[in-house]
Amino acid sequence: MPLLAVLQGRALKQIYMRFTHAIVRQPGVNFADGITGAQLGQPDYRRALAQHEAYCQALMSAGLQLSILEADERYPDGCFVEDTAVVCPTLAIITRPGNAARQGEEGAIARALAAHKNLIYVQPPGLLDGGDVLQVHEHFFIGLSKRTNEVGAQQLASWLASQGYTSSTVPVSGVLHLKTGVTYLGQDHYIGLPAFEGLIPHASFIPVETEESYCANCLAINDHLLMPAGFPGVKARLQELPYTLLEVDMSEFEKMDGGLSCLSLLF
Ligand code: CIR
Repeated sequence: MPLLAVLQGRALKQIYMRFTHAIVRQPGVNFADGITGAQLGQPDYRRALAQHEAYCQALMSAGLQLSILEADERYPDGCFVEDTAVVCPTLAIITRPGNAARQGEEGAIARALAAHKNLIYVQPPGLLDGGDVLQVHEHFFIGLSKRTNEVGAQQLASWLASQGYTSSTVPVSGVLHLKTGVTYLGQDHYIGLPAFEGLIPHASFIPVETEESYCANCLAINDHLLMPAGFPGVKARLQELPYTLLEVDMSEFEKMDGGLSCLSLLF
């Protein structure tokens, strides 16, 4: 295909890919009962709620219209909505979360998405967490992790193929999800742990140091970029990029192994 056609296709895709909506879900009073491997202490519910509100404000200042779902105390990890769906332009794939304690969270998300998308459901024995799905334009990287198995990845791959997307799997170890380790920022920029450098050839990769590894998960929304507050090294690097950079305090979510992308579903 001529280069001009490729570039025009990519430009069209980028226009098409502009996000206008987000679904979020408030943390519940029993947020601290969720799953975590982080040894950062107990999260404070009031502080988590305030941080969640500030996160919602950041999404709105990036131009998104929000659907804010109420907490459901049956699911202490329910605010991490990213794991419950993979959203494409016309289709949403409702996941089957890889930790049994989280199965069921996807019901409320499916109801919220049904107003906007056709829905397809991951079927047993497939397991899939949205945090393992990294979209780079028309290609999806699917992490095989403790939460996402081969069957779940294959189901997702075939539905994505039906929508004209390509995909490939990536082994994930040492982090919870693929996107805990690497984020695509757009415009051929990535940020992530050194172990993920090379995932996408020819891209510009910002490696994060161990003490700032939480910043491997950022959130790109059109021309805005959300990063966790309190990481000056990464901030200095991201300020060089052509995005409106917003810092969001994520301390209480970090205690529960959640990052910026985990708290929303964008479409
Ligand atoms: C969990 O372990 O499932 C939650 N405590 C954190 C989920 C974070 N989600 C994500 O990285 N996509």
